[in-house]
Amino acid sequence: LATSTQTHVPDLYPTRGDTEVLTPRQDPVVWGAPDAPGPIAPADLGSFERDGFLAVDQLIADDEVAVYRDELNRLIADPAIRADDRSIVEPRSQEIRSVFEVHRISEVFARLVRDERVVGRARQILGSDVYVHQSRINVKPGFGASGFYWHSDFETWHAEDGLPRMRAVSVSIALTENFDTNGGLMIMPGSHKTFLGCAGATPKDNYKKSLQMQDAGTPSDEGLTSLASEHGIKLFTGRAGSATWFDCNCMHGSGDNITPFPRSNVFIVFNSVENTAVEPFAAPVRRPEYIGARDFTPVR
Ligand code: 6CS
Ligand code: FE
Repeated sequence: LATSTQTHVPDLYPTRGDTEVLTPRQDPVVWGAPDAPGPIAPADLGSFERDGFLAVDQLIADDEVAVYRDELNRLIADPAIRADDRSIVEPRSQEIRSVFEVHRISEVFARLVRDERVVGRARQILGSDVYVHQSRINVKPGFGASGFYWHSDFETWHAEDGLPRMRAVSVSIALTENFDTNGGLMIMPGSHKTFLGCAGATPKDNYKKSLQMQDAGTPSDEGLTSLASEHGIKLFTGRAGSATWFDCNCMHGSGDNITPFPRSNVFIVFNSVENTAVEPFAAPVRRPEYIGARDFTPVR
């Protein structure tokens, strides 16, 4: 009989029950002190707290972007990578859509995770040491590559990966230009302060489908209408090398990319070492570790 070793961790954010339910955020957005040392200026920490995101026009320089873009192209051309479970393909074209755990697969991306401009900002926002909960490259090649419907990442990471609190931050670093036409990231500013618990139980092996087209954990039209009416929607554009930091509970999504111009990015999720994953709060089984890490070693 499997006995849970987990000390009882309260579920502050109920989701995937019979009905959709809104819960006000019960966690800080910025866990570090407002004047904590680090790459983010105090005023920018303030706007991150208010909006739930922070855009950085040039997080990495053009010559560095070329190194990461070449590495992305090398990875997606490698048959071993395509055969790897950590690669997700586009439903229609069967082209590679994402490669997970890219910071373990590639030393080049491992270096990016440890870069002070990257991990330093995460520590400042989360007010602690951090580990990588998830990393991926999203290729979004163009000619119809499908987007990601509206969702809160924390809703999934709480329900399926067992993250107890909202103490995780994502960074999406553009490796190709994000135009206003090629399926860029859209965020509802301020939506991170409300947790939208979705209706509908999590099917077993949900991740096999959800990483191509999410179903469980998808907000209702009414829920989205009220959030979008209250907060609006911001589309993020930027040159290759620009980055968007966003709180784990922002309501966000991205459209299809029907242009010929790929919208490739590297996406890294930092979680506080004070918020390590326990058992899923609303799913029958854990997701694979390459999607929801169980190695809590702090990034050094
Ligand atoms: O399920 C997840 O963990 C992933 N799904 C999306 C669409 N965004 C967050 C994360 O990469
Ligand atoms: Fe997401």
